[in-house]
Amino acid sequence: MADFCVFMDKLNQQTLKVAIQKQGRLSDGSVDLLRKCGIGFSNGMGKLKSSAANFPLEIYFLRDDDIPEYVADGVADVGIVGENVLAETQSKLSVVERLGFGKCRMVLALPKDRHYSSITDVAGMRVATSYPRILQRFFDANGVSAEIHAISGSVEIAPSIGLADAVCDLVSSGSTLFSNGLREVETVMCSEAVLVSRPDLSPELKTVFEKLLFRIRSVKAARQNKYILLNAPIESLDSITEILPGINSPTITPLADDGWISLQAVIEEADFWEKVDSLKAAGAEGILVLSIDQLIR
Ligand code: PRT
Ligand code: ZN
Repeated sequence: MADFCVFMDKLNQQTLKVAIQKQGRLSDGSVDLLRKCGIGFSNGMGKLKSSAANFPLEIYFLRDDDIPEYVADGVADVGIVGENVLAETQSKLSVVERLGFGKCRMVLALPKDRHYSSITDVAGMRVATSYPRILQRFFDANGVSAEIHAISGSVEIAPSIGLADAVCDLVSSGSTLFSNGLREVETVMCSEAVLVSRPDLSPELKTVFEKLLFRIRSVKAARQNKYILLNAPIESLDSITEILPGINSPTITPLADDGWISLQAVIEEADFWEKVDSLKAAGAEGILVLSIDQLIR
């Protein structure tokens, strides 16, 4: 009977279709996020679609530029895509969650020996980019009139081959601009991978999506925190608990050594090193730091 109920539950549960980038800078991060959510699936080469073994999810592997449209059209229910792609495709989809990977900036860059003092210097220039709409909006917002050349790739070589005076492209480390003799002069937008959803999910699919979102938020929270264990003399307890408020107050256990205690807490990664320095100064020893897989609040 129990088996029959599990079978009926599964039958009633609808499958949520998620679109992720097939191959590129967001694909590893997207696959890793879903796996960390405990979702098992295969993503072998050439696969266009995969069904999760243990969650009502079907994963579609697509080109990043197509994801907003597939989600808007209802081919997929939700998607993981760069904010830059959403902005360029002028998608009306709303961002449900920022995912913290695929971070980059879209910048305006000039040959490094070209004079630049303000955005008005770009007036009349030819600017090569794969993001003409975002760039046009940026120029409009700044009251600049320039000639935009839309090209689909290798934007960074456009000035050296005489195709453009400037470029507008994504950067992460900045090494591509540097090795092409370009210098960043303005930030046009900041971007990261985001989770988008179509607005009209059925109540059944909404329930599945909320389960997925809960897991994603737990993985994100885990990434932003560390688990810390340390030993300290009992006299340091007050100063150490002040440094270690964590999510809850720290767990404190006595050690076999008289006068010593062990403390455990979850701390935020952002100010992690400052905290470690303060803990050492307060007498902490044998500090052990562990990554967290999921943090359920
Ligand atoms: O085939 P498909 O259309 O799916 O992929 P794609 O080639 O269009 O996109 P892809 O994989 O290059 O990028 C996917 C998404 O990753 C982008 O839309 C951004 O949201 C994000 N992302 C993050 C980046 C970068 N960082 C990035 N550095 N996308 C591109 N770049 C490129 C940039 O265009 C430049 O050529 O990397 C180069 C510069 O890198 P640095 O490290 O030298 O500054
Ligand atoms: Zn693309």
